[in-house]
Amino acid sequence: MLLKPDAVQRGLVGEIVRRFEDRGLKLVAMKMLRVSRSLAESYYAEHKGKAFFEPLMAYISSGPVVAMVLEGDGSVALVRTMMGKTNAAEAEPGTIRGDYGLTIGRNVIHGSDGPESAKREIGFFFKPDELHEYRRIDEAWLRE
Ligand code: IDP
Ligand code: MG
Repeated sequence: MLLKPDAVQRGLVGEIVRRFEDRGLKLVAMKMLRVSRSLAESYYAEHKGKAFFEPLMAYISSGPVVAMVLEGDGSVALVRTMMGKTNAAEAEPGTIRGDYGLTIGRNVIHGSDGPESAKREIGFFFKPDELHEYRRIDEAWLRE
């Protein structure tokens, strides 16, 4: 997942990371970086040609982002649920977009929409040796 430039600018990084950590997802990689135009185009290639593509390119490269990889049972779907709807205006309170976002064009966070896209997107930001394997001390208490 990616904390978009508005999350960084608005000081929401810690708050959002805390939600995932509290839920029991394991942080296995994390990096702050500026997304270049070419990286943005590849990352969001599926949206090329849509009306919001250019504004999306400008948004995502407008400032530093924080990229991270979270691991855990059903993590891809769980992160999507915790993020809330794409349009923050319609996102449920209690979700990240529903608590911190107001519009679709500044919706705070990106999360992969499936295991395949997760794999692809991780590759844009991390080398294999930047993904950390370790046990969290509470792992035995997160499932039966
Ligand atoms: P997702 O981020 O929930 O997966 P997508 O449909 O994949 O949603 O869109 C990617 C990103 O493009 C959104 O998170 C949002 O930043 C931006 N976006 C999508 N639709 C619109 C729109 O109609 N107006 C402005 N930005 C949009
Ligand atoms: Mg998407």
